[in-house]
Amino acid sequence: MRKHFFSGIQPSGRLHIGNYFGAIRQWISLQDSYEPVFGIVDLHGMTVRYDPKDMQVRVLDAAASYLAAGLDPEKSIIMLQSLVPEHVELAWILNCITPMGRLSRIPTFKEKVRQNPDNVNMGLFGYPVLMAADILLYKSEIVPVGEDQVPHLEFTREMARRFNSIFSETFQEPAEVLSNGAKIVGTDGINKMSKSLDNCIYLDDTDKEISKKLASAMTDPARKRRDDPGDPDVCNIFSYHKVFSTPEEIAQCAEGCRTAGIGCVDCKKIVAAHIQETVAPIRERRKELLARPSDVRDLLKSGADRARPIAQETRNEVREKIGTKLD
Ligand code: AQP
Repeated sequence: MRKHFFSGIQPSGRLHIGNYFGAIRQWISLQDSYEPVFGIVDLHGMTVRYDPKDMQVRVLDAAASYLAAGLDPEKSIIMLQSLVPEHVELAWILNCITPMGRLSRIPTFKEKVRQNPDNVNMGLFGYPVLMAADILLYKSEIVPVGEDQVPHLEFTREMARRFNSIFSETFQEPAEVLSNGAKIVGTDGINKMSKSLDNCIYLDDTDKEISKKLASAMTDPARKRRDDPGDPDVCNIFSYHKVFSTPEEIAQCAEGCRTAGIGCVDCKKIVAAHIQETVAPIRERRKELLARPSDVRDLLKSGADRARPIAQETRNEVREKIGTKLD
């Protein structure tokens, strides 16, 4: 029997190439050796203000993007997190053994407080606890994620150890699996590409939109004119080359940048063509899937039906360990 692991993306906006290269691409490659559970983690998506009408649209959008990118519902369980309430129960149990001081030191919390100063809520504070519950509920031994999630995985391992030491051996400590695109910087050249910052190349962007976004994206700020040599190591576009281009192109662009042999415009065109090649088939499949929204909804419901018994088995074991199971 294939083992399970859990990973997910919050429906906080349209999915982007950071989500694809940081998470989804690895998910696809793990579908044969595991029976993974891929959640659209709407409970996490509630930690910032949102319009309920948008939530419906984003959930469908994320599910269509998962499928269009290559996740196979025969091999993987694709589900909506809130349809499996065991996530919330385990999160509450973990809340009760989580030191508040430890949570307040998690860097992503500080970042979210900076972004949402008017809505610093309990859900945002407890976001890593819910994420730990998602992962531990399926007894995940690995979790493929982008680099930004590493502190959450470290916290999850701590929670597994803490639970085991208080209530006896129950959970193993999951390891993060990072990809070559583990941190894609946004088109602003400063921040991580993030749905909420709108610095993204989205999985449904047209070729024209991709070219336009790259044309105005930051490069080496010290390279003011075409004839100035540049430093690829401080150039955001070069960081895209490292993920999208061939080894020969990467070497040529690095050399060309340092010697002013290639201008930023041409360098951007090379990377734009690669991103367009990746995004175009996903965009087209997404469109076809979104034309059949009830099929996509049904798939999420049946995914939740498959996930629930797995989650319930762990939940029953946990209830027994913590003394709430009635005989
Ligand atoms: N820029 C990125 N580079 C590499 N990986 C990334 N991931 C997200 N952005 C990048 C990975 O995608 C998975 C799902 O992330 P998420 O949407 O649940 O949460 P997030 O990391 O907070 O993503 P965003 O886009 O930044 O969302 P908002 O703006 O709503 O907070 C994770 O594995 C993540 O590492």
